[in-house]
Amino acid sequence: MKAWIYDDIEGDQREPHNSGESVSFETLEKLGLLPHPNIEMDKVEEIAKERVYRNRDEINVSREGLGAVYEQKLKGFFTEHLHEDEEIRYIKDGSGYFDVRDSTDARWIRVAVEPKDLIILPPGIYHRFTLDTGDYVKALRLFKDEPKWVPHDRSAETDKNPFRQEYLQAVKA
Ligand code: KMT
Ligand code: NI
Repeated sequence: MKAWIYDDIEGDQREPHNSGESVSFETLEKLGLLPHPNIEMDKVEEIAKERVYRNRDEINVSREGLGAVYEQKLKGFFTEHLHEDEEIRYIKDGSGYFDVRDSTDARWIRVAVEPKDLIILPPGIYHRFTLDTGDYVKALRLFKDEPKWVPHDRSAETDKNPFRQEYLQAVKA
């Protein structure tokens, strides 16, 4: 797992878009992310138990894995959104990028994930996901309750969402 400021230059979203400015884990933690780079499955189970993640499934994000909904899904993943639950992903194979808004809301932080990385995004954080040029990731998705986790695409409405408001309060503190 590595993170950097996204360069915001037009072009293929799957390219690294690395501005050259790296971002520390400490900064990620201040944004409410719980990055767990390079951990084994037994540690994932420990965290799942501690944090009471009751449900899980596996997603294969690739042309083969998603079939007819591939284009549509990838477009959805890369549309800036938030959730009212945590987004928890343990990378089993392949790689990709989670982009999260920095504290100024002006820039994207790109978090590169690879096998054995666990990433937990807090409710209310604006984010998006893209495959990298490898075009493949297999991830374990963990859920607190039902896998009902809905993306709310960013709008004036989501800016007022209580989970968004709560998130902003928490990171300010
Ligand atoms: C999501 O919600 O953005 C995803 O599940 C993307 C693939 S998991 C690395
Ligand atoms: Ni999401």
